[in-house]
Amino acid sequence: MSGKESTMTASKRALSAVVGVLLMVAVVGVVGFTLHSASADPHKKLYATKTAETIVVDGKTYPKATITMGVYADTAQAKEMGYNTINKKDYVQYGPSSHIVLPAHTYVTMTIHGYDGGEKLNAPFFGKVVGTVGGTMNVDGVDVTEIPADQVQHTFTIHSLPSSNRDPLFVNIPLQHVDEGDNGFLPTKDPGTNYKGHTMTFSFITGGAGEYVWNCEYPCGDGTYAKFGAAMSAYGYMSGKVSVA
Ligand SMILES: [Cu+2]
Repeated sequence: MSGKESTMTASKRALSAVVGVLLMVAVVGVVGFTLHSASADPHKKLYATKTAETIVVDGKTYPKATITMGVYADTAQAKEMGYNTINKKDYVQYGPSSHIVLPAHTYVTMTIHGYDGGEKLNAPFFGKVVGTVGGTMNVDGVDVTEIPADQVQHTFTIHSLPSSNRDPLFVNIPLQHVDEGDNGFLPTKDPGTNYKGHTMTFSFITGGAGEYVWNCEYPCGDGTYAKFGAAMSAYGYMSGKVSVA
């Protein structure tokens, strides 16, 4: 081996080591980016609107805030109701965001316009209204404490993640389904949805700041995993985040 050849070999070795390190950096970067994208919010956050009013509940005064969401049978129905979803799959879905942000220590009044039909809850517990002020919700102008298990379209259920340093927050809202005839959904009596759905309104009080989640407890996915597939196991359709800030 001549002196010149061994120098070339050494520089080649150095080059391949550099290329190897760069490749590893690239692989780590791609993996990191993939994991980050997988857990990233699919939608822009939806912030509750604080109002100038206050309300007294059990002797304590709370500021008030409101937030409105909709739940749709599919992409076409969402569009018809004025919500252009960015979700790629044509599943049942909540909108306009799967990540809601609520102010802390506030009386939050939430309105959900529900446009979907339904079958039957497999857990009757989720037909009950839980965690609201007064234990009720309002459906098209009428206060109720539950929805029969065979009249639910979806549920909006806020719950906590395992943690010891977060105020408890659990809210369960069953949504009244839209009746179906031979040619699809039948008109309702609710002007709030242009007679295409039902309007559910309810209020609850947030605690301190913390991260929570919400999901639908009605198994509205496809046949995989006993209707817990598809929309139920894809992030951003029937599940999302609740930030109390
Ligand atoms: Cu659902």
